[in-house]
Amino acid sequence: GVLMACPISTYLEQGLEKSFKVFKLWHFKDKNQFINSHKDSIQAVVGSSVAGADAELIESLPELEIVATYSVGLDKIDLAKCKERGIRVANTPDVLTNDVADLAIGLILAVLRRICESDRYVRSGKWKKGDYKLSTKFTGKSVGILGMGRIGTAVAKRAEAFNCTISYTSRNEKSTLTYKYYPNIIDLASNCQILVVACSLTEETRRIVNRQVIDALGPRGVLINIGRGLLVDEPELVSALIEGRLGGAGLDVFEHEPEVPEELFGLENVVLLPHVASATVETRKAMADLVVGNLQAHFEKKPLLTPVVDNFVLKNLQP
Ligand code: 8YV
Repeated sequence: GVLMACPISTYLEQGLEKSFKVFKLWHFKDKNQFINSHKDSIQAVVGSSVAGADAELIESLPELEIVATYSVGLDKIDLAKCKERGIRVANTPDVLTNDVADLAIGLILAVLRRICESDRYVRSGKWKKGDYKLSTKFTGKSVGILGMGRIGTAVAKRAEAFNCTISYTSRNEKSTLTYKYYPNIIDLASNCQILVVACSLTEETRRIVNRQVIDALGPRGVLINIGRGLLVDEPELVSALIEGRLGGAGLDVFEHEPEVPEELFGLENVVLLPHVASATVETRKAMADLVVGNLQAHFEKKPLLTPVVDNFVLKNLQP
């Protein structure tokens, strides 16, 4: 059977139910009791950016063979434990890259060109009385990208079309790219006007955007986060925005979703989204199909479509 760690989508549930016995963890009041009584019939866990398979869940499932997450991010999965136990891990890369990069550009435009604020200005009737504040140009700005993976690269490509100067920091300099590489995030933040957070959340990147980085970006700088809330020191971000030490922010992710610091609600230079960068009909369908496809591949003893951890194949799946 397949254990869903959190609600994801009806389409995915239906896709899973066609091939597997599906257990929905949120349906059970006493989760520990449920797991204890079903631990021998759960071979797969399906999670997302909301919940996945932490050490405790993995340890409580002796028959677990695979974790398939409806996300590209792996921060809700204890990868070390999976490797240790020979549990396969699959995610949903590539299918969501364009949507996430599109939304990063959308957030940049929304913050710089005051799109949401202007919409509120029209709806509230202020246009008839008022005095409209000028916005800031995007074309030609310098964009710094934290994390030059699939998503970072797609953001860079789009920003290039806006005649932006692109620079980045990443674990390693990419020899295939001509953008300026800064080994240090402070230098990156000091040398760009818009900083896009597009790296994965790991022990090394937790709160990597700290006060120093925010101050380096400065009162005319804009922070865009389409990665994970925990990549940013959120209380520091909130104070910097309130005190005017940071110019603005476009945020799709937060530390304690769905909680968003309410101090941000009154700020016009901030655009707040409910973690929707991959949330298009087309992409969410492709993500669900990929989760189901990975599980089917696993149970047919085939290579995974999008493997992250796959030592299981070496040990158990010799043809
Ligand atoms: C999803 C995500 O919104 O891919 C990721 O890492 O965070 C998003 O695509 C999410 O997994 C659904 O909760």
